[in-house]
Amino acid sequence: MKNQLKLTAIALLVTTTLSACNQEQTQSTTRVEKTPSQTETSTSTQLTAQDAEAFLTKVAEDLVKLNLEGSRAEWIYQNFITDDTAALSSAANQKLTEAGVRYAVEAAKFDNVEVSADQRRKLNILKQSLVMPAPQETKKSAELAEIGAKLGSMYGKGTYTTKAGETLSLGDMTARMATSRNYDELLELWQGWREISPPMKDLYVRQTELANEGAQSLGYKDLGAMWRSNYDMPAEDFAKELDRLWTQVKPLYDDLHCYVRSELGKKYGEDKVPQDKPIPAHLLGNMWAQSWGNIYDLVAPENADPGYDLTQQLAKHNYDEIKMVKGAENFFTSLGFDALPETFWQRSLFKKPADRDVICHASAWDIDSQDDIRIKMCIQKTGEDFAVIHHELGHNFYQRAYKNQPVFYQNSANDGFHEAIGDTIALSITPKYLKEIGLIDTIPDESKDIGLLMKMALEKIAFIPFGLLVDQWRWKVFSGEVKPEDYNKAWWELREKYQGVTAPVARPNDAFDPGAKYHVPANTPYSRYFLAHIQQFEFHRALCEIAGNTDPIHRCSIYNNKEAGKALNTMLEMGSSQPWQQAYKVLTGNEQMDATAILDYFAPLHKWLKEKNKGKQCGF
Ligand code: X8Z
Ligand code: ZN
Repeated sequence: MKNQLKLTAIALLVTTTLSACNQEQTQSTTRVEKTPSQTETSTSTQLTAQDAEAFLTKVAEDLVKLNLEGSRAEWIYQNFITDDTAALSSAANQKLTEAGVRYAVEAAKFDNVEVSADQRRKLNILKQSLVMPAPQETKKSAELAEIGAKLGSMYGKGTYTTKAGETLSLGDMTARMATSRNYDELLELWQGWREISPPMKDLYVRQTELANEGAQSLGYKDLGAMWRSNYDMPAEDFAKELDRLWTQVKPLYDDLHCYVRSELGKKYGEDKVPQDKPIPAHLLGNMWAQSWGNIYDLVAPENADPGYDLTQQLAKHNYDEIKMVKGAENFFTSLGFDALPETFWQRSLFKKPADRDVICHASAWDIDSQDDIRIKMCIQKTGEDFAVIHHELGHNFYQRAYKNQPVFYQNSANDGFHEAIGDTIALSITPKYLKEIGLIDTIPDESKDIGLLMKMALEKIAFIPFGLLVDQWRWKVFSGEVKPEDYNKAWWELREKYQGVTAPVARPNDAFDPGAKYHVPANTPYSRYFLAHIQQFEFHRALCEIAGNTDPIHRCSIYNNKEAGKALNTMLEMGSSQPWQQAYKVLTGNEQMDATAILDYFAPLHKWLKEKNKGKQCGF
């Protein structure tokens, strides 16, 4: 997507506009004319807290308008991709970016002025919120906005025509990769989708140059440093924080990897899956090998399979797209949240249209920072997408919870929080809950829990190194440590290093494989998903405690528990009004993220994996 203004971390740019998932930012800048306040501030020698107040008041007014306009243009573009809508979206993004840059420059003038803590926080938010800052030159800001629109369109329109002559969308390919167990078919799909991205490479190189120039003009070393500065801690500490959390989780990931590789070796042959090398990336049930739940059947523990498949149960109970969304909404209302507004149902996109190009990647939108919330998603009727719907509604319920905050604070506490809320709720989709809503008939015996934990680990633990490496790659690209000629090589080095997965075939010289992952052409920062995977287990544990749960944590569902809902809402309604550590504390009691909750959740599985891996040569 393109950008949205987002000035703030997520969506905010100006706040809020954009969809939480999409957040984009503003892009560039154009020669930004001075605003009255700018003129005023630059001519006065002594700025005061009163000037800051006047500036913030004016920005808040403007932001509301700009965001609304930007969101509408972006919504239309993403729901109807044509050259015209791309041009309109690009123009709106340019405007937003320029405004964002202007606000950042103005806000910096108060750096040495004594202001209240609240004013300082708002000013800092204005200084950091752009995801793609533009250089302060109209031509360049226009170019940056156009590149953003082009990259988005290239991804959104991407298809692959198979050797057999069938033209497939990413959704079609995703569905086939989830279920096919044919090595060659999987390889063709995997390679085929990556044909969309070589034409993105030059654009990406130029975009990086422009956005770096924009970030530098705002005082950051490069764009990566700007992205890392959004976490209420020094930017350098944030990178260390990610490493610390990854170090906590890595032993569990390594054992999961070892077990899965050995089962894949049995299925496809050890010539195809060598037991001392990274796993070929096309065999894990997902186009990017980022979550592996779809190959559960290949690795299911003997005698511990819980015996139901959510995709099949949804079909059996005639769940269509709307019924799936209603089901997810019902979870939130069971916690005490208000039902979604009528406009949500009228305006959202739930099914891939047959007759036009849309950005299918799931996203949640808050068009007017009030009640016009929507999702846009080409829903597939699978258990996997049932979880994604909860993810998206988590964004929407968060947006609505913080709507009464000043526009600067209409955002999540940090961007990981936005991504964690719906996932937290989805952790409560337990067998007991599914029985309660009539989707399964019997609750599997506790002796089958290793199967349930395995399925969940394939989704959550498998994801974590992927969640880390996407931005590791971008940070190196943005800092110039990795040069354009090495973009693809660096990508695969990180994939091998962190995930232990490898390209199944040598990649062509012009390959630009990062571009085949939505968030790269869309410029959506990715560390947020890594954080969310750690946070959601801490939130789940805290909510289960509040709900008085006495079951093992993986069997806990907070469905119907108003106390838990109230506690969750208390954190959500804070928005980003305080450092995220304060919001974290409100729910979890801690001011620091910690992987202990996720490790405890999977402890029985980890024990089981270690047993299974005895005598195996693990590592990659
Ligand atoms: O992009 C998403 C959401 C929208 S914010 C569907 N996710 C990441 C991805 O698909 O790569 C959720 C998990 C990771
Ligand atoms: Zn999301």
